[in-house]
Amino acid sequence: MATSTQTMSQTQQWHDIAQQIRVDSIRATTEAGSGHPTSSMSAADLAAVLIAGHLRCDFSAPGRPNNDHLILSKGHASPLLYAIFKAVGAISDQELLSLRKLGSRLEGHPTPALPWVDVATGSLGQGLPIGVGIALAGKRLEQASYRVWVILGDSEMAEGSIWEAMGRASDFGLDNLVAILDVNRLGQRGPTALGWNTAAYVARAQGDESRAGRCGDPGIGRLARPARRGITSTGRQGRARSLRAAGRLPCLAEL
Ligand SMILES: Cc1ncc(C[n+]2csc(CCOP(=O)(O)OP(=O)(O)O)c2C)c(N)n1
Ligand SMILES: [Mg+2]
Repeated sequence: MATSTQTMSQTQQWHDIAQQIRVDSIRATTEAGSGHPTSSMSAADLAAVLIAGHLRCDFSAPGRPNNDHLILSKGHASPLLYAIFKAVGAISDQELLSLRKLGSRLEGHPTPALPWVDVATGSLGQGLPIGVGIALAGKRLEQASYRVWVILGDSEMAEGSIWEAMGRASDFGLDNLVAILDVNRLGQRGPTALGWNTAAYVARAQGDESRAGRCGDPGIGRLARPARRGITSTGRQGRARSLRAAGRLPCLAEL
């Protein structure tokens, strides 16, 4: 069992990573003069918990068969993904600041020009269906141990393809697929239909027989507990809010 000192230092580590992700999201988009810093910042806490404790990926060997897959379904938040890549040492600070420049691998939306990106995202509603395909291949064809993590936006949940994918994940028993919903209450032009009603998202996912949960309290420590169960999401300005999952998920501790 972790001591309170260990717990404090882990919380501090999550906090530091999340802050760096927020700072790098601002720096990159400021340098580019365009992009989506706020969409990136709202998911910083969940990204920090994910990369510090759950994502199993050797970024120096992107072709390694058992590497976890990370799909940023809300691809407009590409600075978040690039800040993650910088945090894990996959790209340099100099490359981070090349966001949206001609010839840069860091395009406005992620593309497989980067070896850790499986698929181009940005057209909302595509990430989870693709994640289902990758998870299915991992389970049925490759018999690989990798997990597939998909970060979704809350406005993106209005896309029917997400719910079709949720149903298929459940049908196929994809316990290697985790959908993380970043609930920041906002879409492109204003509030989402469900706002902060994270219980409604959970109920709908459970209706698809997905294992789902939320972290309804601001604070990164509260985010980590559901993350261990394989489910999470965050709130506005990068505060932890709730998180959730697709497929019949086991506890991450069981993986
Ligand atoms: C299929 C599709 N329709 C519309 C858009 C335009 N669009 C870009 S971002 C966005 C809002 C996304 O909101 P949300 O999913 O909540 O992500 P957030 O920025 O809040 O993290 C929209 C509608 C798109 N990228 N794809
Ligand atoms: Mg949103």
